[in-house]
Amino acid sequence: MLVLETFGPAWGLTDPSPFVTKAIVLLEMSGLDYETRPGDPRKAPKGKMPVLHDNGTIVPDTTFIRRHLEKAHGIDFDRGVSDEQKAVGWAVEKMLEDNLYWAVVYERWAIDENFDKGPRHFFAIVPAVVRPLIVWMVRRQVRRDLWGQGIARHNMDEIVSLAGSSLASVAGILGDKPYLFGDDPCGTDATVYAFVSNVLCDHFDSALKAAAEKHPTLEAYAKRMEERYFVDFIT
Ligand SMILES: N[C@@H](CCC(=O)N[C@@H](CS)C(=O)NCC(=O)O)C(=O)O
Repeated sequence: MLVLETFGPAWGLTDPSPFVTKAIVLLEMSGLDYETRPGDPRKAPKGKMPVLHDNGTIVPDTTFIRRHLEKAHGIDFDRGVSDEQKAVGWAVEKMLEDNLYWAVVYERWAIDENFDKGPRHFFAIVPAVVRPLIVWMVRRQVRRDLWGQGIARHNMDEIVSLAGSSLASVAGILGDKPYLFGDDPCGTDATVYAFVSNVLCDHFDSALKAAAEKHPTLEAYAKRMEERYFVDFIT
């Protein structure tokens, strides 16, 4: 049995982590039996979630989770996808994972109102007496990550302008097709859905969400993916 370590649903999302959401969609696409269970990034092999367990094999990182499902279970996430589309798919995934992602983290962790509505609640399980210190330490680390990656060196208008270009690129490639490359979803759709749904999350007062809403095709796309893979979750 495949077991995926996740954070668990929050803020109306399947998971507050786009990476966990991506892995869940890949597992749904695979048709394999799997379960989710709460995990802890501090105990994960690479210090990040999600982590897949497959009969004793432990696979951290969504790209390697996908490759494991392909290799160990013979899943082809890219049936009917051309070499050119595969190349575009890889570029789109890394644009979202290594660029747009940090704008999402910035909005949730660096803006006080969003932090109070969202990530602060992750710490409810920490004993009250040490909670303020732990929140401060973890938030300081996230701020350092945001600075190190570079996104925090921009002002909010610049961050939204960069994220807006990524969202416009996705909308441009999607065009009026139901899925990224045509009538059927492929592996990259797992990533695209994960990030689009996280950006569209209406739990936060979000300039990124406003940027995504400039492209009605993205909202329709997220709904289509939800209806296909998360009908139990959304009903
Ligand atoms: N490259 C990784 C990225 C995973 C990732 O960044 N996960 C975040 C949650 S969205 C995490 O676990 N962060 C915890 C930490 O950095 O301490 C993947 O594709 O799985």
